[in-house]
Amino acid sequence: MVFESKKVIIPLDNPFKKNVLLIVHDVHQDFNTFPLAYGYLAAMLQKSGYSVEIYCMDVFHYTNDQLEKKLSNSQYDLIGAGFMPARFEETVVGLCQSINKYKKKAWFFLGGPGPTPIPQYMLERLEVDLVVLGEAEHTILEIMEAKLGQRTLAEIKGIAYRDGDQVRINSRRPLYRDLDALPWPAWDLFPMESYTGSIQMMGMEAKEKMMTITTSRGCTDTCSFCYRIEKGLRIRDLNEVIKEIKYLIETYGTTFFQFQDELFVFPRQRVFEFEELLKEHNLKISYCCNSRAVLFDEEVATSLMRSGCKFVNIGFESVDQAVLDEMNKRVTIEENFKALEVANKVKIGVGLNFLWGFENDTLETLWKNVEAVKIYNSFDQVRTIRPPSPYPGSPLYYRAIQKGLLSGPDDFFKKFKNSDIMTVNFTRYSEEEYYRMLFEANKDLILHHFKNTTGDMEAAQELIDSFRRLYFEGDYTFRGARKYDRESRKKASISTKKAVADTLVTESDNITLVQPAEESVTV
Ligand code: B12
Ligand code: SF4
Repeated sequence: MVFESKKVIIPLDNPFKKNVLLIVHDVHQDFNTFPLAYGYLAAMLQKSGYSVEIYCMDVFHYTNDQLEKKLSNSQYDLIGAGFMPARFEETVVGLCQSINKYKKKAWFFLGGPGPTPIPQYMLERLEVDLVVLGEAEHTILEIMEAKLGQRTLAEIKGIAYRDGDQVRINSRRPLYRDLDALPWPAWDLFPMESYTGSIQMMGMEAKEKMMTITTSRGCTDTCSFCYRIEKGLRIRDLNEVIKEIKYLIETYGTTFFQFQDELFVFPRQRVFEFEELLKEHNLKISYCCNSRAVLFDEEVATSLMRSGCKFVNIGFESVDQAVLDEMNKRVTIEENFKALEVANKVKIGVGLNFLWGFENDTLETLWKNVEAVKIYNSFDQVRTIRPPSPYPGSPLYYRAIQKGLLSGPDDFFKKFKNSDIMTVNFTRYSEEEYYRMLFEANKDLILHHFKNTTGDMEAAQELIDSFRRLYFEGDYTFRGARKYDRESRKKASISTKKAVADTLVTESDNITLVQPAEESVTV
């Protein structure tokens, strides 16, 4: 299904001008996944007859100088960019300066989960013209109409804008419920090969191509560290999802899908329906998705596995009840363990995501988490433990403000270095004590991982060293532990599949407190 334009609006002042430029900023990674938000926004604009261009700074690593050159040779009505809270000072601020300098008569707007919760700050700090609040498919159409003089900004719900030296924040739009009425992402505007062939996901065959897709938006929960851009969960008709999958397979040859839904497995009946529909349409795919531990029972997991699920991300976060309650995780330790056992039993790789650094966390809770990771590790990723980050808009952010640990967005962006570093200290320990403990825990996990996979203790040492530089020497160039694992696997030609098959363990009881092990690798 490809949507036809209803009308074509050719700007009168310059027939070669595109109406809208959407800029996907660089996240400085070698691997990039298709940015769905831009695909949806572009499709909506095109469906209404506007011409859209996408500037993918992510895959091509374009610099701001290159962007400036491009902008100085072009003209647009609107220029949009979105971002998440990371790399704000290093990337987003400079990017906005470049756009502001060369935007000419265009209106420059921001959107996405980074700016939405803190529009006033964004308008003042970045001097952009507008901020779109929340999901933006319908809002950008109205902004375009305002730019063409067909309506005023004051009447557009879901925006904040500068009006002279005032900032105006309009009310939010009502939640958009009918996801099936949205056009499919405008894939044809993107360098698809750069996205489908760039990343090797868990459980993916070497030659497979991968695509991101959503079958729902939203979540049933409100975990304290998680920012929800809209309230409520909305799901798509699975028949429409199947059509989209078919189209992607036929057009781009993608057979691996990364479902970006926060909660792919809800309601559970939908999981079974998905399996049936794939069978009915004779579609063989592989995929990864997200779940909550409470929803991941054996029946659901088996159906997921049968329909091609290779990896499921479950935010276990902790195996201490007081900490889980503090996070508002709405899960028990038993349910976490049960889900871990189920994943191992049905042989679906599982993301062992653990956070340490909440108010109720102690040395004991840290090592309980380490033991849980070690027992259930399927070694398809190197697992380390991270501190929670109080991203703007999340309940944890407001808790940090209430506790006097943060004064607002500016303070957050000054303190946030990356998600392996504490932005603020919620714990009972001094920062030094905290990092000493976390370092020992992560060192233990890293050694355990490499001993059980490639045996490449040089790679282990390198990773441990990079954690040491990060925690104790303020070297924030660290870009995540998984890079070291990937490189080591490449060297040793060990497939993730083999690692999973070799190491499944299914006992969960009697998690006891274990102190850091003495290891032969020196750090
Ligand atoms: C995919 C993803 C990523 C990918 C993004 C790559 C890509 N090309 O898509 C990667 C792996 C890089 C990533 C990284 C991170 N992520 Co992330 N990620 C997601 C995830 C799972 C899906 C995003 C998505 O595609 N959604 C589907 C689309 C349709 O929805 P959407 O993105 O919300 O888009 C709508 C609106 O937000 C808005 N919008 C979005 N962009 C734009 C741009 C413009 C110009 C406009 C006008 C509007 C607009 O309109 C869209 C359509 O309605 C979300 C969770 C989720 N399910 O949304 C988290 C999420 C966005 N990530 C989050 C976080 C915290 C991070 C990291 C900081 C994590 C980390 N530990 O480092 C990093 C930051 C990276 C960076 N350098 O900035 C948080 C953001 C929280 C916050 N307060 O901003 C989220 C919401 C998860 C969560 N619930 O906590 N992430
Ligand atoms: S962490 Fe997961 S379960 Fe919790 S609110 Fe966020 S998306 Fe939902």
